[in-house]
Amino acid sequence: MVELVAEKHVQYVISVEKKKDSFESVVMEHLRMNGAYWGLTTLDLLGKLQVVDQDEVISWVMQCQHESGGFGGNIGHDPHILYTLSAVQVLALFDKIQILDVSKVTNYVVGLQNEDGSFSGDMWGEVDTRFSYIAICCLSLLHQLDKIDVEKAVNYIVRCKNLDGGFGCTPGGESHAGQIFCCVGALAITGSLHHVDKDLLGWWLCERQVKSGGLNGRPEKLPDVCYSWWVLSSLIMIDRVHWIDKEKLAKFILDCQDLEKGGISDRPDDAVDVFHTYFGVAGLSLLEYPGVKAVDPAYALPVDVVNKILISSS
Ligand code: GRG
Ligand code: ZN
Repeated sequence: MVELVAEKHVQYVISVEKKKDSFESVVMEHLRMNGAYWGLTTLDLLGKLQVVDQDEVISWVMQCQHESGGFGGNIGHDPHILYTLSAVQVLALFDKIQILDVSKVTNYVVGLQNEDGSFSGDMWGEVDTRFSYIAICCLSLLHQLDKIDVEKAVNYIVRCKNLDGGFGCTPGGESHAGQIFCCVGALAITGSLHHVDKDLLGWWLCERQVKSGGLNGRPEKLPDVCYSWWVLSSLIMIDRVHWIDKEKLAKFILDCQDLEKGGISDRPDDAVDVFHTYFGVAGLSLLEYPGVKAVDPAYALPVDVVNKILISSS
């Protein structure tokens, strides 16, 4: 089996950050905050976060904050809950959550909860269980979960549960592994996993493994490295990870590496990107691959980072 070329991945992540006018950077311009979270968490999981200029990153993150309290994908961009969680996660990596005006960020997130308990992504109102997860994860990291109606938020997520045991983006929406991660993660953080039929959902999730060892996101779809995160983290949260072949999955992820230039792609021989590099490394972390730090399956941050935040009281 090929090994993890960790040092090459570190170089790849750093090079993407530096080449601000490369194709990938241009495409990524509007969601640079998400890219920063994927890249920096990859570096931390590989024990190399210290190679980046922490002051420069933090100053850029803070310049992306809008007067509403939410964060944009880049300086001058509109705020969205997606970038707000990434900003909080990046600050968490550097143990700098305390520089935030916590009540400002909290008010922004609280303002996005709807009457039925769901969350909108921004002022334009799109509703999705991704945003429920993000709101809950973000407020939990800020120790502010009590500022939303958690019971209503949980009830809305439960309404998005399907007969196959999975979850969709809105009530009646088809089960999708990405959405399942969000719903199971939100239920895990709020201590509400009793709403999940673990055997039924575990069965649906472990059926995502295909012959090559990779995981897909829905029946009949192609495998993709990022589902190593969405599916595996969900299986771990419901205690059913032993229902897949972990060896074969690790091999699939490792086969998606660019062994020369670094980076991981969605499937073997495709072009690499930071998103799949992060979810590949995070997937290997969940598989307890040697040399990769442990990642928390619900918060999607290194376990040491989460522990530090959750045991601090304010
Ligand atoms: C902190 C990890 C973390 C996440 C924040 C944004 C978010 C919360 C979660 C996104 C969950 C999600 C919906 C992931 C799926 C992403 C994806 C690969 C979508 C592609 O879906 P399809 O159906 O492609 O177009 P397939 O793989 O089915 O062919
Ligand atoms: Zn993918």
